[in-house]
Amino acid sequence: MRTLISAFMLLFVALPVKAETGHDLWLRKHSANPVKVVCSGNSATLSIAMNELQQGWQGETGASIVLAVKPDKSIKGDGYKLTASGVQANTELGILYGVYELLRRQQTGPPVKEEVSNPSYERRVLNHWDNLDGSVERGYAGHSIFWRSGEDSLAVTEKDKALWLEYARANASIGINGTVLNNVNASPKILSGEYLMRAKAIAEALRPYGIRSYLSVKFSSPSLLGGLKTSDPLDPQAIQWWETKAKEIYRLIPDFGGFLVKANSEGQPGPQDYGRTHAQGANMLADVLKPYGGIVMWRAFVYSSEDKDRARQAYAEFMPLDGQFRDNVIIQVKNGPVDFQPREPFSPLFGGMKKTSVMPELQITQEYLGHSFQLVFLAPMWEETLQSDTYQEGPGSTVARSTNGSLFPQKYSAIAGVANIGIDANWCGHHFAQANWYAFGRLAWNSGLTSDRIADEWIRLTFSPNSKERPDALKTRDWQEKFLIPVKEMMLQSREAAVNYMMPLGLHHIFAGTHHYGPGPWYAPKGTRPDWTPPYYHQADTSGIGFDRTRSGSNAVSQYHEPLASQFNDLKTCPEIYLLWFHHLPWTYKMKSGRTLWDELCYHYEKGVVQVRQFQKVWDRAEPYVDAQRFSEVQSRLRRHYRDAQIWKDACLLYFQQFSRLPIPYDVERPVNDLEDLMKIDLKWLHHN
Ligand code: GCV
Repeated sequence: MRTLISAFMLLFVALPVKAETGHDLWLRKHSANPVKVVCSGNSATLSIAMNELQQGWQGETGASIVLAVKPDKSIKGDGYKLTASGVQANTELGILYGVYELLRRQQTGPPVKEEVSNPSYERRVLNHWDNLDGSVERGYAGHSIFWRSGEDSLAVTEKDKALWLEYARANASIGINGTVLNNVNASPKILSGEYLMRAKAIAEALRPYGIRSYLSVKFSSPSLLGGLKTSDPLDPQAIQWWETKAKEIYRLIPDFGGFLVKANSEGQPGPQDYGRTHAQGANMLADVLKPYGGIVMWRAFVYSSEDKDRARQAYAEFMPLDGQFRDNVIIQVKNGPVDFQPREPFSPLFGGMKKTSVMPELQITQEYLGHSFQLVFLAPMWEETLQSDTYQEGPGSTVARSTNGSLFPQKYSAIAGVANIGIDANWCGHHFAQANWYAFGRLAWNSGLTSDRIADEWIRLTFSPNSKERPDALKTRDWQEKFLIPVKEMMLQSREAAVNYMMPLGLHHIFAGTHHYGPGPWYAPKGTRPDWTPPYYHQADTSGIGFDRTRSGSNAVSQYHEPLASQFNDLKTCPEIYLLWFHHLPWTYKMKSGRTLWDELCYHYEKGVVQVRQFQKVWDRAEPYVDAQRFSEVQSRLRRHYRDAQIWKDACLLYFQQFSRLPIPYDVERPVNDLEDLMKIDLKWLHHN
């Protein structure tokens, strides 16, 4: 008997798995069982829901499912109720979301009980940093899926439409209900008639899936596109220009969501150019959109080279405006006070403003976390932010609660994620980067989900063997033990590993040049703005390392509510993960482990590299369970991931050692690169990539 079982297991492992490009994401096709679907209505969205059930039903053969759009007080917005007989919702979109959840459960395990699921945030929006010429700012997965250059750039082809439908379906399946079609560094051309026509075509493809379209706009569009003398938000002609434009947009796209605005930030124009405040600029646009139900997502990503601490500036500029914004303005705030670093404390603007709606902006594209070359699962980072306690209304005032309307009434609640999507066959460049798109949608729907649960679902949906090829596979402990568990563990460790080999203990923004991939703690070419150079952030010298943001330093700590302000300020209570974010400390400072700060840094860098080395083994062992294409593509990226982690470690340790003048502990592996060589390649990193 035992021989028989072993022979069977061998057969299971040896069967070739059909190659996959990754294009199907977490929605891979499975042969469906017959199901009878009864639906209370008839619409494009409901047809999609019925079709999804019929194409993907994994439950009992011949089961009968009822989809009922029927009011229920316990269901909010586009939420849904799963029952033994089917799905109930207040809206058609709620039915669609319920159907996707039902199908997901059939594939991932947790049995369906009678339960209600309501979205944490009302607007769950992707931000595409896609330029109209098809390039994508900080995009690492090929060109834009919306825009392109060349003669046919504005022609809407069948291929375009098919891709937009696939995109819409993927988003709807995880609850995303909005998308900003163009870069926040916006071209005024997006508001021209011809580009609006293309936006209309995109919006039409997305609409049945419940995805509203939004546009990023350039604040000076009235002058740049409309030829007006000024774009002053109080100028009647400028206002009228926006009003006419809004009318034109809503005629083309009746469910248009609204504008996203990057104003007076990194060279973008804004109301301050005309002596007006952010509130005056945002309110003008909000008033223009109000009659149509549109909203303005106004970004708080502002900083100037004059202030001595960039981390303080958004709060300093926006807090005095609290209460001055219209109720259809939401201030969009990056998760940390600087800029999507591998680890930052949460932005103090969460929990700061009480009379203004605030929404978190997360970055799905891995600008500062290894682009699409490195396997970094971002859910743990977002979970860390969303569950951080702001103490806005006493303990338990998490970032999630301070932004989703549960602490203060907000007319709109929203969350944004900067997309990592391009025209690469697998959409995201790295197969595992798909998990970050997935995680954003799942957390936007339910900000209480754990990273573990999200990773578990994603792995099962993305890699579980096709049931036809391996009918036994999901049931086998073998697949779970040898694939699911180790791969999940690798994903869950991967963000901390990146922090370890890039910027442990609160270090931040020590990247080379402008590409934000490789290390460059030395990078400070003459004439560059100090706040665009790493030495501004690490402040390393022979006396120590770290940015002093305590009360005797820049006093950024005071922007947090108590007890956090004192906790961060005091060395005894400041969490070590944020140590060098808030403190400048001598190299010989004694850490909780008993080691010196210098030794501790060395061990962190070492640990990160060792972790990635381990990821390679995890993946190689997983080979029998993955198709050859995805296996080898991930394997090759992990090789590079390891090489680059090693470069990070060597560059940072050898550079900082010039100041610490201390030896690298002998049980830490020796650097294998010379600092001089690494410094020479810093500007060439992009080509090197
Ligand atoms: C879209 C960072 C990025 C920029 C980005 C900016 C922003 O600075 O490097 O590419 O611009 O953030 O969020 O506006």
